[in-house]
Amino acid sequence: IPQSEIPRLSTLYHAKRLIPSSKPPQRRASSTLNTRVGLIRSEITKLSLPNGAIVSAANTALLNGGGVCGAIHNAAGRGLLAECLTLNGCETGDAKITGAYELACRNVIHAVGPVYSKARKTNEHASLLEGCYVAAMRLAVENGLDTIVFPAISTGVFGYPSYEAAEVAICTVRDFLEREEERGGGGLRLVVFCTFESRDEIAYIELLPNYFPPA
Ligand code: AR6
Repeated sequence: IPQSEIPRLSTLYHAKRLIPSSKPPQRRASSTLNTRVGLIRSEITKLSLPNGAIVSAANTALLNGGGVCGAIHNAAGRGLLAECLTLNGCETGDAKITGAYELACRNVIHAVGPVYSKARKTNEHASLLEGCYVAAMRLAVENGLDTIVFPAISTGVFGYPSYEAAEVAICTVRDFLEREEERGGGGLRLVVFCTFESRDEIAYIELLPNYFPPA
């Protein structure tokens, strides 16, 4: 799937495929921000991003695993795991960057979200999840990338409830892009939420208009 075919929020609102909820918006409307955010339901490895990265929902050892991380390793080929093994792992709430090997993007960013467990307080989960989104976006900017595509980190094997995780993801991206804009722009041209299961898609469709209202 070429990057140009990833639907932006501005287009989705225009085509009435994203309907704002009755909730009062949490943030001001901004047409520029709405063109910098995309939403797609896809197998993440199918996206073609000449100057972009896909994000893997990784584990702290940066080993191959199940879920989206397994799909990325399988599609990228063995070079990806070999490079991961040189990185000395990654802490929960942080991210690391590698090449993309056989994938049609420039880099893979490996982000480690929290395991959702009763032993941790909700706000600790949220700040760890926020941390890995921010770390991934910073890495993309530092490496001169213009596009980053996120799966719904932590919502699979790690058990983070979909709706809560979507809210953290969307709010974190909104704050990051807004801060970039306040500093005079540059940075990321496009941040995409790539869902895979319908429950995540539903959560994003419901929550996005709250943080990125139609302009
Ligand atoms: N493309 C896009 N999204 C996908 C794909 C795909 N090909 N496959 C799954 N998802 P998970 P986690 C969605 O379990 O919860 C691994 O073993 C999936 O529907 O991949 O952060 C790692 O090695 C879900 O919404 O990641 C870690 O040990 C989302 O990706 C652990 O799992 C995340 O689910 C990480 O668990």
